[in-house]
Amino acid sequence: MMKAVIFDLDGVLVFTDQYHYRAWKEMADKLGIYFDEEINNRLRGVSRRESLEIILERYEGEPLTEEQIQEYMTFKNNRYRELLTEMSPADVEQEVRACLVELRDKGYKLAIGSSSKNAKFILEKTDLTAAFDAVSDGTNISQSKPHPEVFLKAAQYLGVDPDVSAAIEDAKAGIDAAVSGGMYAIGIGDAADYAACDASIKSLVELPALLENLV
Ligand code: B16
Ligand code: MG
Repeated sequence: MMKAVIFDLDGVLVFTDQYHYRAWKEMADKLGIYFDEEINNRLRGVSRRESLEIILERYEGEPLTEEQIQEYMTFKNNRYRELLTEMSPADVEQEVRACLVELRDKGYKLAIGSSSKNAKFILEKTDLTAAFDAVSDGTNISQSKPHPEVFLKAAQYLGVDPDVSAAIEDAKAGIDAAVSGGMYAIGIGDAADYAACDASIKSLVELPALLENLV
């Protein structure tokens, strides 16, 4: 019987991919690096620093100094934050809110387990903060997905053991993190057909029934 449900944020509850894409694309253009949506897909669930390293795989200029790396990450994040200000509660589908209310009513503890350092800002902009009992995000971890730290911290904040926690993820790195943390890993979106998932769903509408059947 599951006691807690830990949600990844980007790609599960809200869809910030396009904002990440536009901000990284502007940064890549400044450096003359080829960047497209397929490369952007590799950045799902991956930290900002590791995302930059993936983009730099195609960089052919002089190696960047640490100072330049920090400058480019700041440029990207500032642009991303500007784009995030466009978000509002309307960016959360009604079925997502309904799922969160139903799970709470059924007694599950709910947490966010996101690699993003902007998670709390996104939760505020979309009016999702109060739907969760705890938030574990990029600001409280030293190792990002596929390391399980972000999910283990979420379970710890909820006071629930990992083996009675389910994690919902759209990224393969996130599914690997949930599995290695000893949680029940549920794939959605891009991660739905990943073999390491314990279960997959097409939409969060299916989630309450799936959890109920895990007794
Ligand atoms: P930030 P998630 C992840 O969020 C995104 O999927 C990933 O693309 C991004 O690089 C990462 O957060 C870090 O985000 O630059 O805002 O700290 O999917 O784990 O909720
Ligand atoms: Mg995600």
